[in-house]
Amino acid sequence: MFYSGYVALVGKPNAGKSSLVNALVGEKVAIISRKPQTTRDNILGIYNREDCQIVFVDTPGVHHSKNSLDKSMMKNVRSAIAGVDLVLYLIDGTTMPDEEEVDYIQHLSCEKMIVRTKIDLKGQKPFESDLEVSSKTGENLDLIIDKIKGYLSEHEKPFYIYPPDYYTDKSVKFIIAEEIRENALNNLEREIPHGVAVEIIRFDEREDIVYIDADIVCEQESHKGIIIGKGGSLLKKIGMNVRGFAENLLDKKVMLKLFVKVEKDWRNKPQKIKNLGY
Ligand SMILES: Nc1nc2c(ncn2[C@@H]2O[C@H](COP(=O)(O)OP(=O)(O)OP(=O)(O)O)[C@@H](O)[C@H]2O)c(=O)[nH]1
Ligand SMILES: [Mg+2]
Repeated sequence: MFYSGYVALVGKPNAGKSSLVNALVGEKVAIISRKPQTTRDNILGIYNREDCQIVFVDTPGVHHSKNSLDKSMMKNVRSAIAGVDLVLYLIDGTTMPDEEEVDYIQHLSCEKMIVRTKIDLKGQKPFESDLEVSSKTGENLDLIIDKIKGYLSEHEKPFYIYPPDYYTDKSVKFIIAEEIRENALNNLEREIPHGVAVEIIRFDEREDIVYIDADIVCEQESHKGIIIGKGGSLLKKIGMNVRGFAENLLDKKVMLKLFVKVEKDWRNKPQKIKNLGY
């Protein structure tokens, strides 16, 4: 028997959704950071095996909407939930779900499982779950796949939704833009990370080299200097990390140029940013 279908990962910011998708798929499809609200788009991570294809939908963390970017993120979550066979609702095992969250889960009118995440960490809190996992140690990842299969459609013959060599729906350009954003997030503090977006302004793939130019967009002139760093140090660091990542991904030499651009209040006009997946 062959099993296939869609499974959305939903939960508060920082619950560990993107980490779990990457761990299950075995590839880095989504960026991860300690800061809440890292993921902004629905990103597919496709798990392929001889007997199943599971399309995981990573979603932005559920939180209160303030600006247009937040609202479009929450729309992404709703649309993800609407079209799937199962929702995995993730809760960080070291936190307790609050009333609002319990209410949200109860009102999800779809097949769902509550997943306790980060079980490798000390200080686990006493709430009930259907499954417990650690993306860090890989504990129970096989068990999750087995449990999920019970919710998918069964086919006599292999039935692939995506070609079996695909592991995401996102383009290389998107993945590299996100990698730049992840490196920026992990090196910035306070409000700045939430106001960062990345635009790829040139992606020129030649036979043995790829030229990539990208803008790191921020909201204020004062943030620009911080992102560039003393003598360009932070921009250089981000550039080096991302170049290594991109060369690995593309299996070619990469020439990467990064610029920093100010776009005031872009979170209220996200359509101003190129290449964002919404
Ligand atoms: N120790 C440990 N840390 C984890 C685990 N899973 C995730 N983390 C950490 O938790 C933080 C948040 O992880 P993400 O995967 O980005 O969380 P998310 O739910 O996708 O967050 P948003 O995209 O902001 O909604 C990161 O610092 C991860 O390294 C785990 O199994 N064990
Ligand atoms: Mg995420």
